[in-house]
Amino acid sequence: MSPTITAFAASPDRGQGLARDVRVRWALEEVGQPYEVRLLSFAEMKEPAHLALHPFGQIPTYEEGDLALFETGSIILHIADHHAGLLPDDAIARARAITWMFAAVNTVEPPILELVTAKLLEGDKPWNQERVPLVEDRIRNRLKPLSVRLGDADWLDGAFSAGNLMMVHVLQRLKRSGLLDEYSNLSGYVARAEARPAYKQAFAAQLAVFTDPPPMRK
Ligand code: GTB
Repeated sequence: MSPTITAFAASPDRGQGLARDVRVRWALEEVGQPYEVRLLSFAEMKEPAHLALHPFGQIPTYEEGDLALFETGSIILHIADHHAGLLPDDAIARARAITWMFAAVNTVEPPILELVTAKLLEGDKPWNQERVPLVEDRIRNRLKPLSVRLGDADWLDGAFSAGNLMMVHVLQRLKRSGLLDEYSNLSGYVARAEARPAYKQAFAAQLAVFTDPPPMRK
């Protein structure tokens, strides 16, 4: 049975790949697992049926038989645990790859989300012009060591992994800010990941929600 994920019926980015269902679509494409998508309006995300799956009323979720998951980290770890291709077989290499998943969402993503908040929601505050450069420096404090660690390797810690997938999706959020371009190996890293057939397939699938929308549900 194919798993079913949830995604925005109308993502605010109009399919530019920033919503987090892309991470899950991408992981499923990497391992060659077909999947179904249930598109939700913002109102449907806060209704009891969806809240039973996701206590915070967000997307994405993942349903497979009796299993229902939320949180992209948990979903992608589950996919990687049950299919070959996203985590190495060697126990130590596997633990390292999982560590990068946590580093992506726990250490690199938080200041990036702060910048998104500062720019999208706090632009009219009198302190915004002072806050944005401070947050940008906090992001640099993450990007610089990440850039040093990546060096001239293609991927963090060996082959492409779930850790790299998470890190790349987190970094993509920075593209418009110009911060990523300050670290040429990191922008190359993101471009390399975006050239993967599985990423292209996942991106196209979420973009198609806008370019080829399914009929409205009655
Ligand atoms: N920690 C959770 C996870 O990793 O699964 C975070 C899930 C999450 O933030 N979901 C967002 C959501 O459902 C969508 S991805 N938000 C609606 C709500 O909270 O009510 C975040 C997101 C949304 C939109 C854009 N965009 O359009 O640019 C980018 C990212």
